[in-house]
Amino acid sequence: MLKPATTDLDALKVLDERLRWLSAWTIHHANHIRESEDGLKVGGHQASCASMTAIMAALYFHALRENDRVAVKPHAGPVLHAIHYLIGSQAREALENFRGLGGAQSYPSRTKDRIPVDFSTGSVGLGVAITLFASLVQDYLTAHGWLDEKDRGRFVALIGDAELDEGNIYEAIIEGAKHDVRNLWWIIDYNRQSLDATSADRMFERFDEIFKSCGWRVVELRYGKRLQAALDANKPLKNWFEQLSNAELSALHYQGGAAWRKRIEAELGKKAATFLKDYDDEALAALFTNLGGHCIETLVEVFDAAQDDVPTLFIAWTIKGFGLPFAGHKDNHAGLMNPTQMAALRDAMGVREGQEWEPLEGVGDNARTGVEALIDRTRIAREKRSRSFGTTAIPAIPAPAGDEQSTQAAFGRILLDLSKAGGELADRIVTTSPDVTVSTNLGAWVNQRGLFRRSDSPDIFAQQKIASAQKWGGNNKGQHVELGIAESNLFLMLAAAGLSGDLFGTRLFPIGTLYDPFIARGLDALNYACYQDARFLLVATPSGITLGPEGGAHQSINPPLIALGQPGLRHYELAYADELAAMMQEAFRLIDDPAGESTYLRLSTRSIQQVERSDDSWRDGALAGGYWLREPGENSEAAIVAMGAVMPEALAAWDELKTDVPGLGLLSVTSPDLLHRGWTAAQAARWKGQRSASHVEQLLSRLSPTAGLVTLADAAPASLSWIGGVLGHRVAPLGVEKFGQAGTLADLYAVYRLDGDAITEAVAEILLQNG
Ligand SMILES: Cc1ncc(C[n+]2csc(CCOP(=O)(O)OP(=O)(O)O)c2C)c(N)n1
Ligand SMILES: [Mg+2]
Repeated sequence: MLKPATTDLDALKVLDERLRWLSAWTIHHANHIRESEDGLKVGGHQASCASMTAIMAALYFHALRENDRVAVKPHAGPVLHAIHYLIGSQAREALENFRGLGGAQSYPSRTKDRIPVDFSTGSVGLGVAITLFASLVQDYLTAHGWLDEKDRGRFVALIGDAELDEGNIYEAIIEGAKHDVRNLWWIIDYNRQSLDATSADRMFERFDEIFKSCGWRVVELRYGKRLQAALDANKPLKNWFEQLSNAELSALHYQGGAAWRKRIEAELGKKAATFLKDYDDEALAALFTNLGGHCIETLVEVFDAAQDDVPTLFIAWTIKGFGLPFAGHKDNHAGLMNPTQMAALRDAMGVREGQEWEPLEGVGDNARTGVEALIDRTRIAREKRSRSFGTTAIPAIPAPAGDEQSTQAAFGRILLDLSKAGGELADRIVTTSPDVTVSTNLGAWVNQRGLFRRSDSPDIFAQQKIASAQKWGGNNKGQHVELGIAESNLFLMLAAAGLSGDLFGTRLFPIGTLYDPFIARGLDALNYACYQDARFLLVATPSGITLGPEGGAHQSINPPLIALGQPGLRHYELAYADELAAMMQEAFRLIDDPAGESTYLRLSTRSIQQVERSDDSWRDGALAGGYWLREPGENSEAAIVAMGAVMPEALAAWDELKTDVPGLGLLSVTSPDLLHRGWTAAQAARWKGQRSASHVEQLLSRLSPTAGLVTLADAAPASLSWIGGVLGHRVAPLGVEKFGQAGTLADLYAVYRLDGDAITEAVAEILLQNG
């Protein structure tokens, strides 16, 4: 165990003040000094920053070790930038351009900020929970021999107290308890205010019980040293203070010393008379704001005391807007100091006018050496790491054999074959699933590669010789992380594992499986993973009304539309096993490519006749988003445009209509997402004077300009109907627009109009319109 460094406490106090000043000034500058071109309020959160400058000073300039990683509460972003400004890794121009294009981001961003941001934050609760999954990934890497003991660290989340209302935090700590998670510090900025108001009192007494029952140590930092001593010396005063509600406390902090005196005189009378004599109003206000989260001595003490790996929740009492004129006011969340208030703060902090950006402005000669020493020490520990890519060879992935297959079964076969063949890619794959491992066809892979557990967990059924197709023994070499049914956790796990190259310098190839409709349950966490450029393969299976007897509660309709609007995630929806093999190979390549992205495969349990291929010419088109499965005739007047599991219906209809409709083509779309992106990118390029035609434009240019398209998808029809807009073709869109229900495929395809009759009628309609 490393001994905590001894730190100059006075220097830390100076740094606390510097952070409070610089964060407030950065926001002030953006709102009141920088020219406003559009009249929009720029915004920023001076109160949320002031609330935790002492916590962040003690953390960054004292407690953090080189390998520790931090998720900073979104609204304290300017404090993080101020820290990096002090240590020299943030530029003044970026701060001057806070919330402007190319400037310091409003909320810490891994990909857009120039400073090292360990975890992006913004959607409250998610930044907290990802630290837990990152810690699990760290244990996974160490167990597999990819991360030395000396390179391990702690995962710290700086949390707003209102964030604790987000349910995903509790889903995460329950999962963490199952995996015996460790090396976590979660520090709550307990300022007892949310965005709207002061927070509810009653719940807070419960949080420590919740965390303790999940194996956490809870450390409360209620009082600073001075306030603790004063209250210990006067029991009635202490009892009085402790029964104040959050709202009352905040109001008193806002009103200041005279209000404290009046209340104490009125409610404690003689019992506090001697106490009150020792303080003037200003000193009284200062005393009562000496809460644990603002007291450097207290913070250093508790951080130093927590040197083991037990997950620890620190509840640090603070005041929102500490040291600012609106401290404690319930409406201060987005409050901004006006220029007069800012000037008063500047004078109070000893900052000369015109020197507002000077990093150590106002720091006296006596303190300067100590402050500079702390800054130097911190600089070394907070360097930005380069991202690591392109280290793993991706082998060619052959298609599983078989005339009839479902894409879901083929997925399981491909993973099994990869596992049997062995090699670096197979060893670096980590699979994870929220209690649908077996039903999404990961079973054979898990049988081969085992469950990941830090300590051995025997498969009791196997030991008792009870027949089962699933071997569920776990050990620290296992490669499947089994999660409980919480899709948000799945995406946070994929986010953390998908950042392993960035966080730990060693890449994993994470594959997550779930049921397609339940993507929606974890959607914000999925978006969060993509926002941070985490790399993974998401396999959603089964999907659509093709799920037949499972019924409407399990049949998905809109995920292709979700994918169409989700940056950083490539959607492939395919019909055949050979396409799947090509797309998995591509997905692995994209994980390890600096310019890559994550991939979402929408698979089906429907077993279908595979197509005969005469060559590989389909492959490039399939990877680019679509190819002619049946070539159109020259200047054809009609085409069927189909996607995924309904391809047999499309092929059958094509067969039936090809004589009556000469030149009829069948376009297999494998990624509406890629086609759409290519279309808009080509348009943008043309406006820049580059000659460019996108894949979808090239495909459709084979048709007559007056041709009609029948689009067909086991999904919302808008997933494909937009294609008519590319070259101005008329469209008859077929797809699912109402909730599904149980039934045979034939029944459902007839009711929802995905069958041959529907396609024939639609083709007839577009041809009639032409006539
Ligand atoms: C998921 C999500 N919902 C809503 C918001 C808007 N929002 C931003 S901060 C906040 C609450 C702030 O309170 P707290 O977490 O206590 O932070 P602090 O008091 O330190 O500012 C809310 C509701 C958000 N950022 N994310
Ligand atoms: Mg708060």
